[in-house]
Amino acid sequence: MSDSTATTLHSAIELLEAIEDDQLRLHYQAIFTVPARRIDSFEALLRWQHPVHGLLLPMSFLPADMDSGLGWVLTNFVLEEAVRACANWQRSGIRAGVSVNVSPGRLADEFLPEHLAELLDRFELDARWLTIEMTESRCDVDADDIRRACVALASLGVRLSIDDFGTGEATLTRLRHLQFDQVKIDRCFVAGAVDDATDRRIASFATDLAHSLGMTVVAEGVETSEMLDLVIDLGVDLVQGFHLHRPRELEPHWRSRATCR
Ligand code: G
Ligand code: MN
Repeated sequence: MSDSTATTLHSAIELLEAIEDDQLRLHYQAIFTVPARRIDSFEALLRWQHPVHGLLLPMSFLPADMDSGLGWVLTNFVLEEAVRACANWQRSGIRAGVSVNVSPGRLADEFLPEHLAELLDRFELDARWLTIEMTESRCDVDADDIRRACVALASLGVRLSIDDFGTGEATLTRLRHLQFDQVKIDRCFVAGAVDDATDRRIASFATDLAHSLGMTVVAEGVETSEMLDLVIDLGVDLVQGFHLHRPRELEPHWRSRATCR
């Protein structure tokens, strides 16, 4: 792990120690069905409860290169915690899935399916509750490698989602050959759609296109009731954003059985 792969604010050593000291936590943000507003799943979001600086968001501590050794260690941590948590929800009768963000480089890793299969088996979680979100904005991985990963994860039964949809350079190319189950329309279009006719048309087009390809559509970054009404009008299937639920720690306090799919 070279120095350049570690964040400038916190060293790799500090982060590895934070894992040991139980300072890295997962917060969860609910993703709701519309119009019923039932909880479909929770997106797992990494947070650092730093003893001096307080609660830190990933942008202040994640390595710029998530395909560095440290990036992979952190992704493994999130995957394990999220699968463990979701298995606990199922045991408590909470029928909610979990989404984990994975870099395109990690998605293309030929050993990822094996790793996921081992986690699902260890925690006795049915694969259909796990969604892997691949961010589109910095996807510079070979399309063939992503395609192989899609096939392998689909055969495991894990769902695949394109995060930040619309912000990547090859958005439509991505849809040509890849078998994703879900797209998450980037929050810039959701926010823009309120006042900007172009953003609204792009969000509407993305929704219809994804539906015609058999994919589920999530509108992310829903911050106001106006945005919520708008994306419901566009016909999205799922919504996520501060207006509905802010990311927070769910365990060990969360024991509600209400309104899940
Ligand atoms: O790229 P991705 O969709 O994985 O980003 C998740 C991040 O977005 C989380 O850190 C979360 O806190 C943030 N987030 C979630 N909902 C909202 C929202 O409604 N508005 C904004 N600005 N950020 C959000
Ligand atoms: Mn995401």
